[in-house]
Amino acid sequence: MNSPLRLMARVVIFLIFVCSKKMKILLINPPRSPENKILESASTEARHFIHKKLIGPPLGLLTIAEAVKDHDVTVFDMKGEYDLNPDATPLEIMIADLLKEHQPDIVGVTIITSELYFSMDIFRVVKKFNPQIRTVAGGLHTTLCPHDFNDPVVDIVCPGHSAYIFKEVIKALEEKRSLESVQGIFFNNDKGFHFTGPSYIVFDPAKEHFLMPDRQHLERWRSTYAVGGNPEPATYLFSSLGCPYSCSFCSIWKEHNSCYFQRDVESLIEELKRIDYKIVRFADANTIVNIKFINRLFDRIAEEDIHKTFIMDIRADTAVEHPGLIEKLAKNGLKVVITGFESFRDEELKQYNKRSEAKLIEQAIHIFHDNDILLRGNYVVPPDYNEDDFKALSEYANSNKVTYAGYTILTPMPGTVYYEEMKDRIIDHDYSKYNFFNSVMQTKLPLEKFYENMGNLWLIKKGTDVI
Ligand code: B12
Repeated sequence: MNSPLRLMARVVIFLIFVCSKKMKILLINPPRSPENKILESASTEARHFIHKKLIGPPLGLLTIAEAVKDHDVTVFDMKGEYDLNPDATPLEIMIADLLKEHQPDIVGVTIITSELYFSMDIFRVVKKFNPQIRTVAGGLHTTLCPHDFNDPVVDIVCPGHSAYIFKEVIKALEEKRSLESVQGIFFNNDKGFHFTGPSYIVFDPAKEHFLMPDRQHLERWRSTYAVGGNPEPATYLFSSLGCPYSCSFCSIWKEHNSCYFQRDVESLIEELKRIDYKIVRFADANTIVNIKFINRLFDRIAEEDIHKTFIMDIRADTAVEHPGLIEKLAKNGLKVVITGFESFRDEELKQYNKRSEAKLIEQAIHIFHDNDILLRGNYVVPPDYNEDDFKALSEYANSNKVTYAGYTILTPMPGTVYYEEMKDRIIDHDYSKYNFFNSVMQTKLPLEKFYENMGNLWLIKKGTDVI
């Protein structure tokens, strides 16, 4: 063989070797739980305003996909798929078709509490299709309750911000090494379901170990990521992970062991420049925590001539303390704010460890509205509300109307402080109902009355749109 031919043959052999090493990874965002008792029980008028579906791209899966991008990765958003076509095939068929098409070596699913059962259904279909495919569970619920995944259809559980650990898992599988060598995971083998021990590497998923999401993976569902009657789709990004507060009902600070991770301003600017979406929702627990950071970020947004519409979660007390900052943000694109009012009563705020005061709600509403910000205020209703409590909340919400308002049911999410406080009073352990739209505890009012009151609350708001 002459030398160019020999060289070409070597290249081909090398390429075959490299390609054959690649693992086929399928990452799935499961469907939403359909359980929504508030919606089911509401009047036709109220139904229009109640959340039927929350829309948003799966940012966690994009991060995971980025960590293993040298492999053959497919991200599949089932929420997006059912939004594109509500009559699409049922879960079992949709997953079986996906498996036939992609023939993956590994299937990973991102899981929040209310989507646990659909996720397990996905794993069951995978194992039935081919027991050799490795199934990996990740996401918030795996972090809070890893033992819920002690099931033969789940091979590996990767709790926490585990992109790099997932990468290690893939490497171990590729090299046919024992998973015992990967720290920070739970896995099922002949010894049963067990933990490999804490990872020795300290990860900072917002700085040193931040992975820039590649939104191209979600192009198929782009049109479905539209909110509030606006045809423009929105994307999510995070400027921080975790939360410095510790509300008793919230999963976020528990998920992060009370740690708070902040991105670099320049990394955010780079991401914003790359994003070809006009609407950007910050996926932070609270976007304004570090005042200096936010000021700097918005100075840089102005300097770089970045023109986007921003959506953020901002606390009422933060707005009252920093009205000038809210004005500055509004001038530079902040258009929608989501605020957890939670309660109009100080004693309830105290019980929830909200570390804010009820009187600040009214002041915050004025600050946001004065800056033409569309405010979504969310109240949580405890199951022991009686008619007088509902009446008092209605009166308060009516005299403090916001553009969009949300009224959900205080729910003991597994892994939270509130769950520990309430666990003996829980009467419904069906996790598909753990999405704040169903009461899983005994209500003081007869159920029908409770839900009737809940539905009526959703009529109290200024705007006519839904977000
Ligand atoms: C974006 C978001 C959504 C999006 C998209 C979620 C999705 N997967 O499709 C949308 C808008 C659809 C959504 C919907 C809901 N959400 Co939501 N959402 C969020 C939010 C704001 C940010 C999540 C996020 O992107 N974080 C950043 C990414 C990078 O982190 P991550 O997703 O955790 O992923 C990391 C790890 O978990 C892990 N990981 C994740 N997946 C996987 C998979 C594998 C294989 C591996 C290895 C690792 C891994 O690695 C990732 C990278 O580090 C959080 C609040 C918050 N600030 O955290 C609430 C939150 C997750 N949502 C929550 C809830 C309750 C809901 C709803 C049920 C109802 C509601 N009232 O909001 C609905 C569900 C559906 C419905 N009925 O419509 C709760 C979950 C509570 C719980 N214990 O389950 C949270 C924590 C809000 C809260 N304060 O309570 N949500």
